[in-house]
Order: sequence, then structure tokens, then C-alpha cells
Amino acid sequence: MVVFKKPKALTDAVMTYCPGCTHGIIHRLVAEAIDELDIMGDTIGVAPVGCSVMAYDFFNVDMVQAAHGRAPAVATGIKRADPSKIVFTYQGDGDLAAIGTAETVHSAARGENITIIFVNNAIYGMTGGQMAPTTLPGMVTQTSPYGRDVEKAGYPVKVCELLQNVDGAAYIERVSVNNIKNINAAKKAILKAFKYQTEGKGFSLVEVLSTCPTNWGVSPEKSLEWLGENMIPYFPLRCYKDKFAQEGDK
Ligand SMILES: Cc1ncc(C[n+]2csc(CCOP(=O)(O)OP(=O)(O)O)c2C)c(N)n1
Ligand code: SF4
Repeated sequence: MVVFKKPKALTDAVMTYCPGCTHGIIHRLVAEAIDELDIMGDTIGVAPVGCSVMAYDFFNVDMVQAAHGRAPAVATGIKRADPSKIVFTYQGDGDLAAIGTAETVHSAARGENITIIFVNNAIYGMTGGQMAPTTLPGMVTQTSPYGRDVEKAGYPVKVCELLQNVDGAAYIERVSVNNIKNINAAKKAILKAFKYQTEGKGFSLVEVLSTCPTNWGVSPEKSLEWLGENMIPYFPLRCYKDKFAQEGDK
């Protein structure tokens, strides 16, 4: 009896992520959601610029690669051209919350019927560990060697807290993949975001707190602890908005 197998929506390509990087777990959760909703043949993904730039090799669906930060605009075009397709973007915090802030906010404001998977690892991973919009106060990066100084660099951008006030957004939730309980909750949220799109409910964004052991300079195991101890207190895990929440939902 098969008890564990690769989702159909992942290809056999060997992932290029560093050991212990949780991008791989998040890919799997997205692929499981696509499998469970049986939408593989109708799904189109938009890959970002960042470590997940090669997501087009890993997801077994049609993929497009957008210029840095522009994935929600590209997804908008695809969805409007063919509303029967299920369109998602997969973006890091440097991509989505810095150069791509405008595209994110305006696609939410327009209530585009797309799904955004926002991977927040509090750093620019691909380019070697520079300070990102989501870098925590005091956090050491290549460009904040003495720790992020909020007097000079400002405060981290809290994407879910911002988007919950955008009228066009339907579903906004922050989850994490630092332990099994949180991975299970992340799966539920990602599945719900895709399901909402299939039901025509509009714009969904799931922020997933993720690790970058390489640029955080810690072991994979320690990176999971660091995320739990430092990121979750600053970026609380919860549903920030659900226009279609049923009575009794948590
Ligand atoms: C227009 C443009 N500006 C800057 C870059 C350089 N660049 C490549 S990836 C990246 C940030 C990636 O960080 P993030 O989105 O957090 O993803 P991660 O690599 O951490 O998964 C930047 C600034 C670029 N490729 N294009
Ligand atoms: S640099 Fe960081 S985000 Fe990029 S693959 Fe490595 S661990 Fe993951």
C-alpha cells in the first residue's frame, strides 16, 4: 500500500533549494492542493524573481516567469484572458513586498480572482542575504551588519495586516511551515485559497513564513527554531480576512 508519494503536480526535477530551505515544503503544499482539487490541467502558475525563479521547472502545470515583482500583473492578464484557468503566483518577500508592492496592493484592490502564495523568509535569499522589507528589527543581514535599525531603515512591512483593509481582497491568511502542526494549517489555507478561486470568490493571498538557513547563517534545524521564536511573534499567524467565513469558523 502506498502511504506517501509525490503529488502529481510536482515534476521529477531535482529542486535547487538549499538543504533545509522550506521553499520545498511550500511547493509540495501547493502541489497537493492542485491535486486534491483536480485542477492540474487548468492551472497556470507565475514564477517570481528570487530563489523560486525556477518554480517553472518544479510545478507540473503551465508556468510563466514574470519580471521582478510583476507576477500579480502577469497573473491578472492571464486570468482575464481566460477566466476558466486557475492562476496563481508564487513570490518571495523581496519580490512581492518591495519592488512588487504596487502590483500586490492593486491586484487585491481590483479583487482579481487569483491566488498569491507569498513566501516570507525575512531576507533576500537569491541575491545573497540583503535586508528585505520584512527583515525583523535588529536582524543582521549583509546590508544591516549591526542589525536592522528602524530609525534608518524603517519597520518591517506586514503584508497581511495591510491587505486586510483592502476592500477587494477576499481571503488573507498568514501561516508557517516550521513544525508539523503549522504545516497542516498551511496546507488548509493554501487549499482554501485555490478553492475560493475555483468558486469565483476573488483575490486570495496566503503568506507563508519560511526559512533561509543559508543566509540566516544557521543550521536547518536551528532555522526552524529561529522562525518560531522570532518571526511568529512579529508576524502573528491567523486569518486576517475572509469575506466568505461561515458562522463558527475560527
Ligand atoms: C528589476 C530587478 N531588480 C533587482 C533584481 C535582483 N534580485 C533578484 S532576486 C531578488 C530578491 C529575492 O528575494 P525574495 O523575493 O525575498 O526571494 P528569496 O530569494 O528569498 O526566495 C532581487 C532583489 C532583479 N533580478 N531584477
Ligand atoms: S538562499 Fe535561502 S531562500 Fe534561497 S534556496 Fe537557499 S535557503 Fe532557500
